[in-house]
Amino acid sequence: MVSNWNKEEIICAGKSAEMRSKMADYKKSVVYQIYPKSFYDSNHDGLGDLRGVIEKLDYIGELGVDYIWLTPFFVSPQNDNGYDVEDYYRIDPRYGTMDDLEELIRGADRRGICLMLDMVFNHTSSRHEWFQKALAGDEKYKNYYIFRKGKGGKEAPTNWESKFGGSAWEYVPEMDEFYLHLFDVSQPDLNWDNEEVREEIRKILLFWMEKGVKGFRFDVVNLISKGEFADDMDGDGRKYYTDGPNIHRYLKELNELTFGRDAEIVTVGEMSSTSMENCFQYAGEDSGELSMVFNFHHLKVDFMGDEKWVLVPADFMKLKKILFSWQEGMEEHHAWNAVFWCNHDQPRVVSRFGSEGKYWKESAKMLATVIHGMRGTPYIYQGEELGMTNAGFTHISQYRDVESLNHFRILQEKGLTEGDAYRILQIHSRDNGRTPMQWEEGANGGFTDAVPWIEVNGNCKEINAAQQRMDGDSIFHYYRELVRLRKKYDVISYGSFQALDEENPSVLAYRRTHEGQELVVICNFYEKEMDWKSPVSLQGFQRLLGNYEEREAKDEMKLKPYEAVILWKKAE
Ligand code: TEU
Repeated sequence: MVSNWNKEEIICAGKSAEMRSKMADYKKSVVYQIYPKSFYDSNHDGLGDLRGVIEKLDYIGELGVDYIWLTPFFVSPQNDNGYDVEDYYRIDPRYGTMDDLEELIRGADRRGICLMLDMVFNHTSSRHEWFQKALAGDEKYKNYYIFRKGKGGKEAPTNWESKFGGSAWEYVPEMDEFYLHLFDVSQPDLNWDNEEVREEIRKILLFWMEKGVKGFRFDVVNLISKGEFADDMDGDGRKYYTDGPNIHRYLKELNELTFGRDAEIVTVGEMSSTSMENCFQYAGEDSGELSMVFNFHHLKVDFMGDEKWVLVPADFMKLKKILFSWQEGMEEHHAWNAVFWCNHDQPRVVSRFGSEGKYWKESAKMLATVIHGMRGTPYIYQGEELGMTNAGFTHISQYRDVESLNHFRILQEKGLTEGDAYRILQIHSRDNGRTPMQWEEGANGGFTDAVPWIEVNGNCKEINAAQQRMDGDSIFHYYRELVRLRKKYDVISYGSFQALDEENPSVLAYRRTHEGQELVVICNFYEKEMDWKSPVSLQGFQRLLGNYEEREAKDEMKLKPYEAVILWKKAE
């Protein structure tokens, strides 16, 4: 499609044709996610900021990534760390200014990196002007949100639960009505069935596109189209609003009227509790919706069904099955995955599926290998490339996340002891992934010289960027190598996926093939050594990368603790 504005004015237009086509090719790209609040504090107030990101651009450039996904920095009361947006057009002064953002776009561009913004359009903050007008009785704006009469008066319209605990409905006495909030009470859901709302959203996207932004991540975007408002007899209500009735129509419309007009723009939708069938469309090559999708099914293998606030050991066979089925299913339907372990909502993967102990480094590298060898666009979440671990908080005063604070209370109301509630938080809290980036071994890990908004992990002495940049065998350098390989070998970026040895209870292995090239990835998920017999011949393969020095490609191998190896064979 032809763009409707002058491309010369877009900052990315300064790139060479070669660089530009590289940028548009998200199948060869890697995205680095930054949670600015915890990345680097440049102005000594204990909060990370945009200038902090600018100062660290060389570090990000060194990793070789193509996009920076920045989580929301818009004006916000920060009840949900910026996922509660008060003004979509302005930058929260705590994060910086529009000049800072423009400088960041230019600085990233000089390093061949584009910016991906995080757009939260399922809900706004209750402090947003639209919601304030709605509360003041303005009918136009009331229809921007979802207000309903209660059942027989003061009982919520449906029994749906908020993702952060409690009812998804809030009563407004002055109106004698309830409004829907699938997340915090301060995050009212927008009414996408109202054409005026969709128009406002398009205006916001066009505004940021004009700034030279080349990517968008859409927050919980598969929840925007609500279906029937009915009680859910066997769940929390999600079946009524997940992948809802008009979702594909709304995404197609958004694509057509905004980002679809610029072929260089990459989009990713965060899909909550989605189905693969819907993702075939969301991220289908010819669907005209999004470039790719995040799904979270593989990150629920330590849940009980959909219930996160429990302690359940991770189920490796289930993990494998889910990862493989999404790899195969999406490929079969010409659709594209975002592949990832970590983000700002997830615990640290090395603590979760690897080891914090003796094999910390090996297991972090092994987990990286699993993701970066797959078909899809890999996402690296800040600190993952250093093998950062869970927070290790022991007191509720250390936690900041609204979801954790709510559930700490709810778990005890349900009868759990305080000790058990702590044990669950230590495993599942989103704050595990939000402790500040560990830059160096000094005070506060070099993140700030003020009091950080959330405590820095005490292990910054051992785990930090300064040390790992100097050490060629570090996790950091391993990630660099993975990123480099994706660009160099088409079989990694474009290859077809085939699961290997699916029933093996300890090893995750797969094969990729592309125009005569073959790649085999073998990963031992356990500390125990494993005898592994390859179901395909490995004759003629050579080792591209692995987390142990020595490894010859043989059909039968004794895999070392948490061993990972990528083998490759040239076209005949
Ligand atoms: O998250 C959506 C979401 O549902 C989760 O991943 C959520 O953190 C999880 O269900 C909690 O158990 C997105 C954002 O990534 C998250 O940070 C926001 O809090 C949420 O949307 C609301 O905007």
